[in-house]
Amino acid sequence: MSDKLVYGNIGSEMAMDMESRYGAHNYHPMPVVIAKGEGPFVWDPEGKRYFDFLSAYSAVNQGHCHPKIIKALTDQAQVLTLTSRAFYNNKLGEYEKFITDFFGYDMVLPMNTGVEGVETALKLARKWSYNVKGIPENQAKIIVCENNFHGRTLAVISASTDPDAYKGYGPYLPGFVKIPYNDTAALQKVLEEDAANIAAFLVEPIQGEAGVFVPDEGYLKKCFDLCKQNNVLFIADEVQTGIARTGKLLAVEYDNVKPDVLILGKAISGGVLPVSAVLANKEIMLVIKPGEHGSTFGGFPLACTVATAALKVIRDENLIEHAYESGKYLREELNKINHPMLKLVRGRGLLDAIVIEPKDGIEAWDVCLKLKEKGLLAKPTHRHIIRFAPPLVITKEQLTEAINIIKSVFAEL
Ligand code: IF1
Repeated sequence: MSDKLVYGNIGSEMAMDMESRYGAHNYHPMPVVIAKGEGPFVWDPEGKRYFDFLSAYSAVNQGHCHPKIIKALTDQAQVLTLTSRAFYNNKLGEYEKFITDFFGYDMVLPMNTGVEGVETALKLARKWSYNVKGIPENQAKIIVCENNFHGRTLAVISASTDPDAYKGYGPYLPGFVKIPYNDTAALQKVLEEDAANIAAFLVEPIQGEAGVFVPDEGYLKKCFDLCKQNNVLFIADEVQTGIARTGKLLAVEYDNVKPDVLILGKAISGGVLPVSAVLANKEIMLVIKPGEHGSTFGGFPLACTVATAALKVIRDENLIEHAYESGKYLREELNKINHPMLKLVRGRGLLDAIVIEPKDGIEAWDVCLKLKEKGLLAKPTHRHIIRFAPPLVITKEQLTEAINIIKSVFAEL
């Protein structure tokens, strides 16, 4: 007997059955159906409220359906949505000025998904290395880190060391050199051996999917310096760590690093539309000439309007500082939980995670099911790690309520 419907006209059971029957099985979702989102909360069709502690993988930093972002969306949608770049439009230039000022770069190349941003950065780095650095055509290499996650296109999975991401999709794109994360000696070694053929070093300031691995203090700065000494571009993938998530506008700020190429996605739009962006200064960005890269929706007027509103929310609601303080509080409280299954707490700002030590057959997945029963949604990554990443708009009172849910689950385990 399914409960009464509160939101929408499809119940949870029906929704899950239809996804299973008609949708590709490329995910294994938690058994919960979301019908409504507002701020840090989501509701299922039957009206049960949950804290969203995943934030759509850090895309809804500004909270679900932020009124100012939705207003920007609905106002612009009545006037003009898409022109293609075959013509100019009255929104793109204004947005490009806004976002380049916001992040401190000369130029931006607007794309849609995060992985398109990564692909754009890879193409930019290769073309720069041939036209500016002088690497012989088709010889450019790009250094990436083991356990990276940069998206799921064929080029990007060619850089992956996770069999789930690349197995069965070969042949792979050549030109990637894989080194351990958080290991400057490994980067130094590759550069000593082959700097002349290295175009760039692509790195996540914190490895999100790998399980919120925070590198040592100074790691990013040392890597940046090594890149500069060897005329190698330092590319930061801030698709997940950017836009205030880690308690800084960009996670690279913890090491005072300014990347040569910056990749943004997810929360640029507050989770309203797929919007990504690659930022760089002129001498890099202008190696791509007219007709050499682009996409139908890249930088479309609707996205420009939504992204401008979403970035203004980050600024106007002081979400950087709030994420920093909230994260400190969350980790302090999680560290008070004294339970044999809770091995480790780590993170920065509101990109946090706990490592679960399985016990009596109970694993992270079971902990997440119990959290769900008590009204908090989180999902394990790499089996034993539970990421805690609520929308940055969560208040201290709401965070305390959520922390108490987490504590009560461990008290019952
Ligand atoms: C999935 C997690 C995975 C990213 C970084 C680029 C992209 C992502 C640092 C690509 C995307 C998403 C993809 C989604 C689950 C989620 C994710 F890390 F956030 F948890 F997979 F690793 N760079 N991350 O995190 O951006 O093309 O997806 O817009 O694919 O399952 P996208």
